[in-house]
Amino acid sequence: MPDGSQIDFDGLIPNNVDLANDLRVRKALETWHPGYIDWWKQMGPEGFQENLVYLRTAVGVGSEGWARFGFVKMPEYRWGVLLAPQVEGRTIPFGAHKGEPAWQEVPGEYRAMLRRLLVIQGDTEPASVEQQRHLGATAPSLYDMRNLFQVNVEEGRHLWAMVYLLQKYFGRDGREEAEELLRRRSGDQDSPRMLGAFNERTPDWLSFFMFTFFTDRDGKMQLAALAQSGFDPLSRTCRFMLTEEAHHMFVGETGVQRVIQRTIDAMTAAGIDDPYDIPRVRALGVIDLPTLQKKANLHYSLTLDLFGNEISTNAANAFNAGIKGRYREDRLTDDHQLLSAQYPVLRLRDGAIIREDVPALSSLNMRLRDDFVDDTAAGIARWNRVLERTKFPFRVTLPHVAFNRRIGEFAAIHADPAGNILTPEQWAARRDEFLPTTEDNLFIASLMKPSLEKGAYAGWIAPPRIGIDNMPGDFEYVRIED
Ligand code: BYC
Ligand code: FE
Ligand code: FE
Repeated sequence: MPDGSQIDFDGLIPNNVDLANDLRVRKALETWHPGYIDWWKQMGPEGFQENLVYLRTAVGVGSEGWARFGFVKMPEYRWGVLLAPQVEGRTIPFGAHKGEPAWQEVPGEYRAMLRRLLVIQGDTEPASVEQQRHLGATAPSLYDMRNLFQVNVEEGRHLWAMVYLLQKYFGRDGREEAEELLRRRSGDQDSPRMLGAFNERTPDWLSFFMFTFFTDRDGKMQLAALAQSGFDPLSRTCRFMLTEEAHHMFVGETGVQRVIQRTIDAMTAAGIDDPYDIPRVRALGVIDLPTLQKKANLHYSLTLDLFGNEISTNAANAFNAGIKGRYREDRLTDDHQLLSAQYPVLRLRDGAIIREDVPALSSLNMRLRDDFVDDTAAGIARWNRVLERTKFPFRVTLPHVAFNRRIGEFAAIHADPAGNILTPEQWAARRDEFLPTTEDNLFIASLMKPSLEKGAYAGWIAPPRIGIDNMPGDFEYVRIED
């Protein structure tokens, strides 16, 4: 089935890449499989591994009807290898090879570059599962617990996606990298995950929602850029991954929105007009909006770091090579080669933040980051619509890109969320206005009590408007008692 429209569920590994007739890769994946299951049991969701969870599983890769919902135990989830269907006659959309037929094999000269990108992409997927592994124990509802586990199994499948590409196209090197992906651990001193944000903690459910809102959106942007790749198997893989990513951002966006809703409902009922009256708001057992803003500041700035440096020859090389494109490259109308184009980038010059035109090729990380910022701002506007319907003057805002950075030029300075440069002393004095404090985190932690009755929700979050798969409000998304 070379067109890949059918999924073969007969073997150990569901797939639409004809593994049944690809003995070498099938053997490599089947050899890797037990290690993956061990990793899942050790580092995947803590507890609930024997419970039945109402999960969606892909049953097709076309645009319609690819998901089927049903109860499964997580370790028995049918992870597999799924690529979007091959597009007949596809050509390389950008870079030096623009217009040539898309590659079905790895071009030798780009082997190292491609391998590095696959490994970095693959590393983030299990990392996020590790970061979220303790959250099941404090789920605010069965609905939310199910969403967490859905995200977790799909990030697991995203790891499978990268491992397939490594094993199929990189032989022995690929098999070694696939083992390493199971060996590194988020936050580990000696063998951490590769990118900064994936070694941070996700200690509570508000962090989880912020992570899926901001950081999974980096996933969306990076996958969209890789979906343009001239290396066709990568493009097809990412196109299918993107269909799953949408749900992760839905979980984050609606999660935070429900937190905002619950807070303003509680304030309204208690007759509190001032969103900054933090002690009175917290006494209601809900998360005050200024603390929610601080959490957003943190996760946004951590996620901006994932776009890399302002000026990057890695990014220029990957574009020239036809390996990693721009967001929606296929809808852009320039020459798709950018040899003489310029792009405006915010930079640090003599201690000041200025906008400067630089060669478009070397600023591709910033271009993708700008697309991310726009996409994020649209989501924030939807949160604010909830607030606009009330009398409260509070609005969630995005901090300046220079705020709280570890990667890139602004790592060298301190800035407030408005983008004013601060001295180290000013930063130390004011940091707690901008970022969650220990006390804020302890308060949020104090709310994290499980709510596992059918149809019940913890007091700090509003119920969702509609259930998953249109299920009724009291649906038992995770079977707690059998
Ligand atoms: N932390 O030339 P530069 C997702 C390194 S999320 C640590 O600017 P480049 C998901 C960089 O590696 C999407 N190190 O780098 C979300 C380089 O080191 P080397 C993940 C960093 O390559 C939620 C050096 O600094 N996918 O899917 O232009 C849940 C120079 O930097 C960081 C991808 O990222 C950092 N933050 O850009 C689950 C796509 N940033 O190699 C999943 C693949 C930079 O010189 N990756 N460095 O030693 C890429 O496209 C690029 O590697 C990056 C970096 C955009 C990450
Ligand atoms: Fe992912
Ligand atoms: Fe994701």
